[in-house]
Amino acid sequence: MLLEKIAKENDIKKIKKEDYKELAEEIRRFLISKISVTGGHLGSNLGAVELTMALHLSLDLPDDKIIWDVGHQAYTHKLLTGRREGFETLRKYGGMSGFPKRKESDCDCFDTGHSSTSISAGLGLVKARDLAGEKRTIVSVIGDGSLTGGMAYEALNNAAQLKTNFIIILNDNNMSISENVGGVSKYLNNIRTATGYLDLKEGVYNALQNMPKGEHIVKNIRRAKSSVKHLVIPGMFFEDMGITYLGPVDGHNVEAMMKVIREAKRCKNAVLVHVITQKGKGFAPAERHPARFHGTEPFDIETGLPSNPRTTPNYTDVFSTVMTKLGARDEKVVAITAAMPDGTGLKRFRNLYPDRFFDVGIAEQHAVTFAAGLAAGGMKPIVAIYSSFLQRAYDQILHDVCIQNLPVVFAVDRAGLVGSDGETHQGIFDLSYLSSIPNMHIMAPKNKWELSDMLKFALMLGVPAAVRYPRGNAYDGLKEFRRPMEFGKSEILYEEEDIALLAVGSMVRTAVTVRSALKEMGYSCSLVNARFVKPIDEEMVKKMAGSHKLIVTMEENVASGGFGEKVRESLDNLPDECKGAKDGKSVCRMLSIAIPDEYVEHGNVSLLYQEVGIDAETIVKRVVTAYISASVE
Ligand SMILES: Cc1ncc(C[n+]2csc(CCOP(=O)(O)OP(=O)(O)O)c2C)c(N)n1
Repeated sequence: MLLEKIAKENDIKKIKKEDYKELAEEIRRFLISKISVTGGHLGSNLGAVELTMALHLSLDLPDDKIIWDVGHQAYTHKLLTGRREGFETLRKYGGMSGFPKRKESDCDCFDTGHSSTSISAGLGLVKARDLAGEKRTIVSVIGDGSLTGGMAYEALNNAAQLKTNFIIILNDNNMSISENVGGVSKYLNNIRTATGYLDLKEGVYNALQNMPKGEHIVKNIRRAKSSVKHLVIPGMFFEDMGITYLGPVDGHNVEAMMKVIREAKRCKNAVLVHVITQKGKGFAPAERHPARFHGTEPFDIETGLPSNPRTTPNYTDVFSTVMTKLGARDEKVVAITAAMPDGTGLKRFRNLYPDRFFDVGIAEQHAVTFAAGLAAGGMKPIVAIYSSFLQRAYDQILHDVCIQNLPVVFAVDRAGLVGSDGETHQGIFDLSYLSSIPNMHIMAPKNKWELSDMLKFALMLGVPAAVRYPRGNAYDGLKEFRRPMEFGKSEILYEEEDIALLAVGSMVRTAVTVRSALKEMGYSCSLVNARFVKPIDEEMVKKMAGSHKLIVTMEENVASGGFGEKVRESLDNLPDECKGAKDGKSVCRMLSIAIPDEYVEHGNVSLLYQEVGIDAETIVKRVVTAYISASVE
């Protein structure tokens, strides 16, 4: 096996040219067999095998640096840098991350996870190199989907001034997670279809065939480009900015790419190498269904079908159904996604109401301000964005939506711990960052019916409102409690004495288990579904404080700025006489169950709950301890 000869970085250079094809095939077989068991980002990785090989053959790691945009396509890079064993534990708790991690290897020079950051980070590394008088090569690898993100253009604008070498590889597979969208995608498509591949061996383009010998190919390409500007030679968008464009080159031809990279290394400015790849290459089901195999659960290699097909609907499915109903009911309802029509469940809305559906590309900031514009124009926009990606649009939510109090509804999916994607993707900050913004209203449903009710309610409110819901199966318990929504009001599910559990969204389900355990231990225990995190239900807090010894807040969000802090503030504002338990002796205490002030790594969600101390068992122990100390005081 050729792969066995590669135990660490640069070992790939021992492989003979004639074996490159075989090595690529081995890598593909390896990735398919491992990811079929662990799940992970298959399609993007299969597409980037030869590109990664060419980079590793052309560079000297870890001295030279590769920054992988998003980082989901870096599996071959991991494989070629001594992490073959890590694939047994890919994305598992304590195991190898699915993204580049500086703490994992010297060959990972920059952590990624969110898109469109690689050119900025690469440019920073270039400047640091130049200031230190060093000589290394810095390469940022960005996909055509990630090139729809605004940050990439801010970085290109900045990189255009560069007078030293910086290589940007555009890995163009014509796909984001779903079909890529927009003008840039169209521009790249035109290049792809209008020209043959750059093949330096054959003499680049016809226009270059008779160039005088001895001159650099790049110089010749540039001369040819200015003579036939904008007509046949591609890449003028980049060239006109001052960034040398090389390509397009076949991203499955290792040697062709090595030649172009060699030329790119000679440039004394920023150079963009346009590489054409096929997502899912070499695995028929992934070639046929690139969106499904972008990120996949474990699957059967023979059929490509999921090993454990999902049988119960998740919250995204519920959202998807509600959206089709809202769309039918009101023609002013419009839906916006930032490159995630599948992940957010908006595909059905798109199919039914294509004119009222907008996929804006990986552009969360634009998505939010665009929604604000739609709202200012009289529409009723619903923006569906994952909690961690919405972090990007903080200022747009504040500056463009909330200051003007515009009726934009945010469907904040993947709120809470998401699991195997790890630190960059955990949705554990939204309650904090959203609730710091005046005019924002925040709700979280206890179960699937309440998600539906809250979305309708949010739309009806006519103000900025967010409904946050987690990844995974939609809870279908507590169906006997389906009371109408009331503005700023929580819902008391069980009312007793001693301990009051005040739970937000996903934590209501955990609170049901915690309550049963506490009751078995002889405690009497109330349970409140908070429903609103902003505004919080101050009257309910007052009521609970007046009749319980201990209030326990429970949320799947960081403690800082979260629900617990708000309840504590509300309690602090109450006069002492309102905080007495029924025995008239003790003052009500509070315990906050939330995620501590740290990043939560990848792994199975139930393990992560234990790790951060928000699983039912840990909560029961903490509640009992807090109750005992409250009683002793
Ligand atoms: C800010 C942000 N929004 C959304 C995502 C989700 N996401 C991960 S990969 C991806 C598509 C990237 O497409 P491309 O750069 O072309 O890479 P490919 O997967 O096609 O290789 C998206 C939308 C993200 N990682 N970051």
